[in-house]
Amino acid sequence: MNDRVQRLVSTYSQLGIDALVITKRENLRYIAGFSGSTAACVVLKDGSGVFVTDPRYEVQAAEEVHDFDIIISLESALSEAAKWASQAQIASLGIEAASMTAASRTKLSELAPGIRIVETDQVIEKLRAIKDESELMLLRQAAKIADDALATVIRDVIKEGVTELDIAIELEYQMRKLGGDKPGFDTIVASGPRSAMAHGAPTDRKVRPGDPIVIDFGCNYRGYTSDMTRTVFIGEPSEEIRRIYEVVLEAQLNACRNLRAGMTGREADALARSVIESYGYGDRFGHGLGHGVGLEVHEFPRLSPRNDSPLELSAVVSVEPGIYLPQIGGVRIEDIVVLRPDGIENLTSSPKELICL
Ligand SMILES: [Mn+2]
Repeated sequence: MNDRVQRLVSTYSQLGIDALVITKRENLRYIAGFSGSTAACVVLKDGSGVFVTDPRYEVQAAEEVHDFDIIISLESALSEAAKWASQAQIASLGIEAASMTAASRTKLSELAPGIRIVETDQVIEKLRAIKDESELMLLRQAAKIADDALATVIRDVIKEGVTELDIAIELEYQMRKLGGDKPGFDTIVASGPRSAMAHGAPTDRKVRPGDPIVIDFGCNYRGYTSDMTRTVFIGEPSEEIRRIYEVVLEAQLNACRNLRAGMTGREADALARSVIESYGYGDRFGHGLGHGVGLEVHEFPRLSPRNDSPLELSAVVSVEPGIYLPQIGGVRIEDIVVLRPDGIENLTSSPKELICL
């Protein structure tokens, strides 16, 4: 039984269930090693189980999945898994309540009559919050590709007259050229007053003198996604925008300097929020300080006023304060960092001082 399966089984055994069925793509990758898209896996308490997929993935499953018996079927993976579970003489079966559709759940009950279906609450997602060395290697590489792509785009592409889309497309192209598999999420490039939108999708707006340009993007490298934001300027920004840049930078640096495992998500968030509030911009920082990153771009843990749980060692989280002034513009600066025993390891290395192009 591999280490991840062992941790999974010991967690869900405490819930009093006999097996767990997994269909969420990132969880299949984490537990079974499968990088394809359509499959189901039933994990029994002794760590054995079955992995079901369809003939499109027959070769891939044989290469990637080692800890479970493999069934290849033209039936839906979940149906096959349900049939297998009902023959395996289990009394209860856990499901991923946060990601299974109502229709799938109904089908599961019909196909596995007599088995008690138990909702579990993101059991695997909670395990995934803590990264092992192999995961950290992939995240380090994903972050490096993003850093290098941004450096090229700042040097060669961003100047007066190019569009937000030009910048986004070039970033994505450079990441692919550097070995990235795909963008980690929809690239955000928002310039001028549009930068006040925390999640502005790129448009054909041309950047012009005085504009802030918020660039928030990530690289997916072998399943793992980096996440970073820099705000750069065309020419000289206005005094007000320059001021919020300095406040956001101070908040971001303060958070990076003082963030520690063992703090609650609320305490971590306050490292940046208190700085922004002290300058009077507290009501313009309308999101949490950060979030875990890994197989998904937003995962556990949350650095947020709403999270009172302690952050665990070896979590990888974003640190991304921002200030957004409607009709004027916004600034965000974001790194991803590993929580280490003596502080953080910053995986993002792009410079953070004000850059005017
Ligand atoms: Mn982020």
